[in-house]
Amino acid sequence: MSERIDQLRAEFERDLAAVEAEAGATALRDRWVGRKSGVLTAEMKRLGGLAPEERRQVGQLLNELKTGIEAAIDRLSGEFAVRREAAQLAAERIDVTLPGRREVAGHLHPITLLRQRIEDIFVSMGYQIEDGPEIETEFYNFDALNIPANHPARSRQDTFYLSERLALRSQTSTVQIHAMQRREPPLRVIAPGRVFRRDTPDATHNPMFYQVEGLLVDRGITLGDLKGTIEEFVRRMFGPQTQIRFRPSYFPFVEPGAEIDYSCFKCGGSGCRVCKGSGWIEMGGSGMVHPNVLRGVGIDPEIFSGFAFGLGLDRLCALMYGLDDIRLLYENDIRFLAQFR
Ligand code: FA5
Repeated sequence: MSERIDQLRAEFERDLAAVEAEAGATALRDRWVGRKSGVLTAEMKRLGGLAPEERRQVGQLLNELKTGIEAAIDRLSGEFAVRREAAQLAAERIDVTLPGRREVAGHLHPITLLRQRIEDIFVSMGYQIEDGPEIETEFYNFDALNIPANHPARSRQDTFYLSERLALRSQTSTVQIHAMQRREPPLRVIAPGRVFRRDTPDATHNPMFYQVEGLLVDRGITLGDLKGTIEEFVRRMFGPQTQIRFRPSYFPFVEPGAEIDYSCFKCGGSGCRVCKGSGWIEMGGSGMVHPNVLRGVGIDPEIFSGFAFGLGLDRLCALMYGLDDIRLLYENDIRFLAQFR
């Protein structure tokens, strides 16, 4: 019987030596010690037919062989597992010393950067940011702003009408009305936003451009408050030496009205290419809120007064970044835009 055991051992050794992959080790285990059809399992079953003494001896030998086989298969499986892990580690190897891949992040449009700078200055002066619709009724576009029925701004040549009554707003001054309807005085708001005019595009005109409106209403507000506020703004924006000047002008929703100029941030007022030699740059319109406008929104002009101003962002942006044509801002040329990180 021990010959049979030796023969089985030799057969197993041959099988063992032939295993080349991890799956082969599993198959080897099934073939030799598998519960259902393992070679040794079958041998064990045959023990029942032997005489008791022989059964004991053969049983012992078979058990020893089985233990040896199981240990050999365990060892082999262990070696395969180590090799598999090593191969996986090699495949997933990361060189932590390699430089990282730079993420391509988006960046803000130059108009947005400028708008945020202006917002920061006014917010730090106690102003709240107000928003209003880009499509307005004639009431908000014109009537509430004291713009008379025959005013040229109301014409279809100047304003984009969407219907008989609706038009794209042509100035952020419309938000003054919304702000005064929404809030009680005292109020300080700025309203940045897009406006639309039927202007022929050229280096300083676009049919769509950005404005920032400012409005302050309280008791006892005077032109001196407007001047002080604008002075503070331009000094924080362009430097402490910046000067301003008012030129009388007409806007139906203010009285008196004025255009504001500030001394050129490039040359300081001596005259250069940016200010076209004049030493001054136009900033926008301003004035004291017209009593009719206050009355229209239910604010008593005998008790309250206020000032308003409106700046164009596109021309300012062009001057600050040295662009000679504001149309560049809306061409969406990524090579141009990528410069303003
Ligand atoms: C106004 O729009 C008034 N709402 C300003 C105002 C507000 C006055 C509050 C009084 C009280 P004006 O039409 O001048 O004003 O335009 C203001 C600024 O918008 C101009 O200084 C200019 O910078 C800019 N602007 C006007 N038209 C264009 C255009 N087609 N393209 C680019 N910028 C423009």
